[in-house]
Amino acid sequence: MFKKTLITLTSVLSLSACMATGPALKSSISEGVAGLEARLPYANYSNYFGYVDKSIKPDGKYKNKDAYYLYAWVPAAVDEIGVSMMSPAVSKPSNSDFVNANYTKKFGNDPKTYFDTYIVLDRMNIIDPAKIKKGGKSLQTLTLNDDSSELPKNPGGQSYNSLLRQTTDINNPSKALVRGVYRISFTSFRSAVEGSFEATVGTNVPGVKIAASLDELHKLVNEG
Ligand SMILES: [Ca+2]
Repeated sequence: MFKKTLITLTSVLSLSACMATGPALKSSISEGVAGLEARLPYANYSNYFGYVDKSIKPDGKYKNKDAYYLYAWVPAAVDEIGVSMMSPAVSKPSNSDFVNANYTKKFGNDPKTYFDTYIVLDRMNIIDPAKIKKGGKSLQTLTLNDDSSELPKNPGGQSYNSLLRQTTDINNPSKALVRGVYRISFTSFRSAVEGSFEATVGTNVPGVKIAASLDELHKLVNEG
């Protein structure tokens, strides 16, 4: 009897340990196992590695702060989009990850500089993959986040990294997460935007692509 209890406990522990691994960005859906509530991962993740310094020009302003953009192509309607950004970058880019040329050039010499991330998710009016490079505009801001305690702390021990989730609302056309281009703006309200970062997009569909410009995104989607 004691032995059986021990085996059950061990398997519960290994299951919860297993659920705690993988990307720190999890979905809004959680599941209870033996009284432990854990968020489930997204079915698909896409990662982007970047490095910001004076050679990278801001793309716009967010509340009077210099803002930089990432564009994500979502190839089908989704239930939910999750986005996280951590600075400095801590993972090693894999072959399927999107890597900015400035990251490749600078990160090796400076893996330590980081900033306090702040992210804003907008839906754009680009739904035709053949027209991505023609550009477009933001239709609306869906959601934003400054600091999330769900992510690893920064090297200063602060929970200043960012994580957001947006779920679809098919009854509200402005909140329906349709196929198309989504913009992730990032900035910082406590520091300069300087150093490396890794951004992750989680959804339930494969084939999400991320780039720092619409031209680049167009190539990834139509030629990549
Ligand atoms: Ca922050």
